[in-house]
Amino acid sequence: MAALSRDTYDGPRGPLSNTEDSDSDIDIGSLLEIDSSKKKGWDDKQKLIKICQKEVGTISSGKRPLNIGIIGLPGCGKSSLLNTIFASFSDDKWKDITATESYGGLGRQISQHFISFKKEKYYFRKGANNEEVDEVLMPTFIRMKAFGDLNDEFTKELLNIIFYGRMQEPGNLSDVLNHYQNYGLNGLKEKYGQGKEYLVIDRVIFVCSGDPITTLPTQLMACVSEAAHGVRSIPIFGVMTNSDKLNGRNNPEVKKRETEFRKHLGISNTRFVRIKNYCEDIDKEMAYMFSVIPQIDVRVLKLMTRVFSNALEVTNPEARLEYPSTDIPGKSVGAKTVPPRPQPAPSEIGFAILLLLITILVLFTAILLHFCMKPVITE
Ligand SMILES: Nc1nc2c(ncn2[C@@H]2O[C@H](COP(=O)(O)OP(=O)(O)OP(=O)(O)O)[C@@H](O)[C@H]2O)c(=O)[nH]1
Ligand SMILES: [Mg+2]
Repeated sequence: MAALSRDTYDGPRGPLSNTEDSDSDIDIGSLLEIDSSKKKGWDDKQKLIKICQKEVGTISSGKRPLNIGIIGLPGCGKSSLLNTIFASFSDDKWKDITATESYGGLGRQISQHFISFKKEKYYFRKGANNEEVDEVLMPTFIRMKAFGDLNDEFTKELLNIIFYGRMQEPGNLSDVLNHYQNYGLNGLKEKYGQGKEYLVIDRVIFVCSGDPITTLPTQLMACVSEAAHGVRSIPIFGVMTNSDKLNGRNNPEVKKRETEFRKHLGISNTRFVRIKNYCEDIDKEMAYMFSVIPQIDVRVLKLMTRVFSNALEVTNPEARLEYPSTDIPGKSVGAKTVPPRPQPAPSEIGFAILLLLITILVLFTAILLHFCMKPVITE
């Protein structure tokens, strides 16, 4: 087991000893009897859930649910964070809700790089004032996978496409890349600038491992920050995972990394949290498959009260990117909806060709007459 920090959860029966064989000793009976409500942090969890419910409100407000984008490098803990968030709204148990990869023929895995998790998938309780579950405006979370540490033209446009609701589901980012490689930036804008809006992003959570041995994705952070501060200004939050492996409070390396992380995202301490996710490292027995761990939930819920806050506004919520149809020298691209290129109507094309043919025929006849007919001179 990895070196554990002081606030590491010890499992339902206390810390595992070195000699304990965790695989063969699992006692399902005792795991099923675990009462999560007796665990430390339970009351705080309930209070924080109430705050979250009040922040999001109900459908009677006339608002739509928030759309929260989750982004970060591969393996940083995005799916684990989502499962942790979903467990934090459950009194029952952790579930692997994000394991949604679908499979094509011959067992080929189809990557869904852009996938949403709506309330129906994770929220099963009444509202703050006992409203029915379907009344509560719990947010939709959107996981964005397969981003590298890049701040290039393509990544910027891809983020614009997603943040401004131009990506349909299930979204495969390699399709977007192929289109970019074949038709360039304007081709991309033209294709994704049209169609109905879907899941316009209201908040972004940037996820990063807290482990100082991994590189901080400063390029992607800059790119996300720039895209989020476009014509709409979308609030950004930062989450550092793996806190169970690191002694974050006392480790200067970890503290330095956290400061850098916040600086690159341009966020204050109130928009940042260091967490440990529900994962095998925190409990080899995975007792959380039968219960929840309020101490983990509380850290995540504290952040959620801020993410869901109705005091937070997207600046210019109705503003949208427009795309230019052609590049105007000296003017930056990326700001107007691409109007479909004007195409002549089929009847207009036919008429133009006919006119051209008649002109050629007349010219040809004139030349023929000129050379073939000898002038008749009469004296
Ligand atoms: N110890 C520890 N491990 C974690 C934590 N969060 C995630 N992990 C582990 O890190 C690995 C990657 O986590 P994922 O949640 O799959 O990462 P991801 O960002 O969704 O990865 P992709 O889907 O490939 O982009 C898994 O083995 C997790 O169990 C954490 O807080 N602590
Ligand atoms: Mg994942």
